[in-house]
Amino acid sequence: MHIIHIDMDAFFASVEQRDNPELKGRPIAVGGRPESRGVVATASYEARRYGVKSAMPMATALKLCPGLTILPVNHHKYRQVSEAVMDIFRSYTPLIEPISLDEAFLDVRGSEKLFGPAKVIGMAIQKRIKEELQLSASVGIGPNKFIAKLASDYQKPNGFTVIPQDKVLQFLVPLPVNKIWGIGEKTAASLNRVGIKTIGQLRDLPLEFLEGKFGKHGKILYGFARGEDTRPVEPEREVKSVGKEITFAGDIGDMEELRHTLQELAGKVAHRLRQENLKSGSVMLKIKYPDFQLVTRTESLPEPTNLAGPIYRAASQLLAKHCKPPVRLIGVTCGKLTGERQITLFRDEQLVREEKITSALDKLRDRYGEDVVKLASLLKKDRK
Ligand code: TTP
Ligand code: MG
Repeated sequence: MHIIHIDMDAFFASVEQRDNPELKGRPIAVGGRPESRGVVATASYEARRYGVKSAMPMATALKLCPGLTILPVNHHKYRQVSEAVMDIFRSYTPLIEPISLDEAFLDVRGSEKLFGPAKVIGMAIQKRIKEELQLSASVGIGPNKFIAKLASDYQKPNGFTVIPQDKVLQFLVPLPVNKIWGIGEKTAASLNRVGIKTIGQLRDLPLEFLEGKFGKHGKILYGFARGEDTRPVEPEREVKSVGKEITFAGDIGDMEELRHTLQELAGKVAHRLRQENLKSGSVMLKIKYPDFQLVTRTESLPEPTNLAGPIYRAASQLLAKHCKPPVRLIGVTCGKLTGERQITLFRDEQLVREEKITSALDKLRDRYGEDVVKLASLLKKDRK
């Protein structure tokens, strides 16, 4: 019983309510504007009572809850708050696996001598989040990740649920199968059709049946139904490469369109590198042809970079040299990663300029979200 899962309650919305007391106790949603077909990123618990949910069109949310206050997504702020939350975790254990900005697993096996049992650590963390950050979190504690995550979800918001090993089966039996990590709506529906609604019922199915139905996931499900999960808490893995790819709805033969796609992919990869404070020394172009043949070609970069320009230029050279359209999939992966603070003696003037522009654009992204910034050339393309 030494895995803790912590998930902040209505994260983006709670941060906004904290910073604007007029919004406390009121239905609010953070997300895009209804008139520009925005969606709800998250809603305060007051708004959830009206049926407002994540990923719902904001226009629908407004219909369900006419008194809804709509706020834009302030990524920069949430990232800072997230860092503060993670810092609290770090004062109890180095074994932290962040799942998203507002959620992480902690393995406190080695910390119990110092701070007391997992339960005491979980309570201390919840209290500090409340006192130091004026936010509420739900805490789940169990013998493994699967159980800890179900536990934190069990009594949201401000929940605190401990499931010791000998209570695991009792806890699982009544839960609906869709609570299982990896079971989406479709799988849940197909299980429901054969009369399997709860994890208890799932446990009655033989391993062979699950393997026949779900392939290699069958065995994992079989274990989950018994409360077994051997996945370790993996502290932030070292990033070895950063890549993005896209599979087209139909095969693409037009080089211009491929270049356009590469430019977008390079932009996303570069942004990701900057978020991770990394630079890349090589660019790999990946192409899948309509017959599924996979081709990759790699090129070294003259100096490590995290800018879209040089990454795009290298990728499009590879494209011109090696690609024979039509293609089914195209991707860009940056490798040979190094930390940001690498000193380069000879700077290319163009790169220096691009760096300045990029850092200005990143500030906009932080403030308004990923999609607000597109290179002018992409915008022109979109309008065509
Ligand atoms: P969640 O933890 O799923 O949701 P939440 O913290 O808002 O609410 P809960 O109390 O149920 O945990 O996601 C964390 C944040 O991630 C959420 O505040 C907003 C963001 N998010 C999106 O931007 N889009 C989404 O579709 C979801 C689910 C979350
Ligand atoms: Mg949350």
